[in-house]
Amino acid sequence: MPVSGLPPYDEGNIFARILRGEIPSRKVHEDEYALAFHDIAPQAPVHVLVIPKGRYVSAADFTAQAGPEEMAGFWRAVGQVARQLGLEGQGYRILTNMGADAGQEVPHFHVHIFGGKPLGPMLV
Ligand code: IU
Repeated sequence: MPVSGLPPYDEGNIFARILRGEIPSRKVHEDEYALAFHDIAPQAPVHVLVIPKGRYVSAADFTAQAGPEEMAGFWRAVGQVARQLGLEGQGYRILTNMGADAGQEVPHFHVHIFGGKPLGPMLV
């Protein structure tokens, strides 16, 4: 059961379908723990999503339920993707939306990586 107040994991969500290879994505990285691909509606010159391979609805769900190896593997992948995209020198932003008030659209935990220009202050 997810702990974020969101409904239980939906196997038909779009990221689950991407993970199963039913829908194509512009993949930038894949390993045992994570898949990273370009967002279809980029909001920065670089806008990539990193998702865990496990079935987690949100950040709260992931941090409560994932094992330490899985958690470490996921965050390591986030860093690796940023390095691979050449963002480390200039910096970048990572963000995750959780639940209705944050406007989470896809109920499979994901981290946005934004970069490629000065991003300015956070708006909220
Ligand atoms: P959010 O944090 O759940 O609001 O972000 C969902 C993101 O997934 C959003 O930036 C969409 O543009 C992106 N996305 C995608 O990359 N591919 C898709 O098929 C769909 C959404 I639907």
